[in-house]
Amino acid sequence: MSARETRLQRRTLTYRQPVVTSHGSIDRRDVLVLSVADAEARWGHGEASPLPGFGPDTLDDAEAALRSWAQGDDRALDSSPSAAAAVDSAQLDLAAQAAGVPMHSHLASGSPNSIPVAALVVGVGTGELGSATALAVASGHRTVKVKVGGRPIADDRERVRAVRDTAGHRVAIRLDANGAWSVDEAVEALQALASLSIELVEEPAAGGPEALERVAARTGIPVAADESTTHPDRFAELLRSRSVGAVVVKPSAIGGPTEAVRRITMAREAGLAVVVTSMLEGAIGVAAAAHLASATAAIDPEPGLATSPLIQDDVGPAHRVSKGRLWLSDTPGLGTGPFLTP
Ligand code: OSB
Ligand code: MG
Repeated sequence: MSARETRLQRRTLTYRQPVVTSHGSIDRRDVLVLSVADAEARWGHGEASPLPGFGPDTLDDAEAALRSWAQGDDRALDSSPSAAAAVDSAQLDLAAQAAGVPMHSHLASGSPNSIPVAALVVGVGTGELGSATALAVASGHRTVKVKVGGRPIADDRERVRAVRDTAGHRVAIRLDANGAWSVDEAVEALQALASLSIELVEEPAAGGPEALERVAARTGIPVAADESTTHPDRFAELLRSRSVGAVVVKPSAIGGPTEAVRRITMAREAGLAVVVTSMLEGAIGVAAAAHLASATAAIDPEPGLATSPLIQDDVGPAHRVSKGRLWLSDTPGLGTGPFLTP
């Protein structure tokens, strides 16, 4: 074991508006920024941003794992996918910088420097949700995502109807229940929402791949597995499912872009569509996910990576989201800028 030259900073993200999921409401959150130097004194960056309900580790777990890793203990990353994601991002950042190309080109030469991204629209009331939708569509998004569940089905129907009325018929609407419903509730809710023309629903029911498969078998709306398949064993179980149509891949939750490439390949071989998304992390984590989405051409369904505009105080300048696309800079590596160099 030999020590590595690293820096670790704890940073606080604050969100412009609380983002409500059935796992709780997020308005601020601490994350870790990892910087790693190579032999040529270049710095690579990664972010560890665990979120309860979406992975097994806490911020303290990630910090402990990263400190042990910095001392030369690679095995420490096994217990913290968020820490592993930070290390993977920093190493890919360094490798791409050494090659003199953006990370997406290093992963797949010829991959595009911009990708279409879905906008997450949030609002406490129906009016607010409608305004958020109007804004998203006016700025060029062709897919919007709405959180559902945890309220009466009639209320969800009214909210999603407001989104459809505002968005018009050419915008795709994606739902995410974050496991709020039982199988029967999900089937009933999706029946009530089906006429609003829904692209897909993430994690409609709690109970893992088996529950999702039962929902999928009883609804016409495509089902995407998300947080119940973060663990590699559950992911493998999902690939055997014949009804679930898609899987959400969050590089920050599963160990980073390298593990994401592996899962995307496996999912596609099993005939599943892949939705790459952020975990509402800061600019570094989102950048790593966006490079990965570009490199793997994971753009249909559109990735859920338009989340940086929801953040008030970020770890640094995020890649620009405009005209419904995320624009990756042509700076070698992650391209989130030298502002973080310790
Ligand atoms: O469930 O997809 C989720 C953000 C943080 C944690 C979980 C989720 C999300 C998102 C990201 O919804 C945004 C998106 O997918 O468009
Ligand atoms: Mg989701």
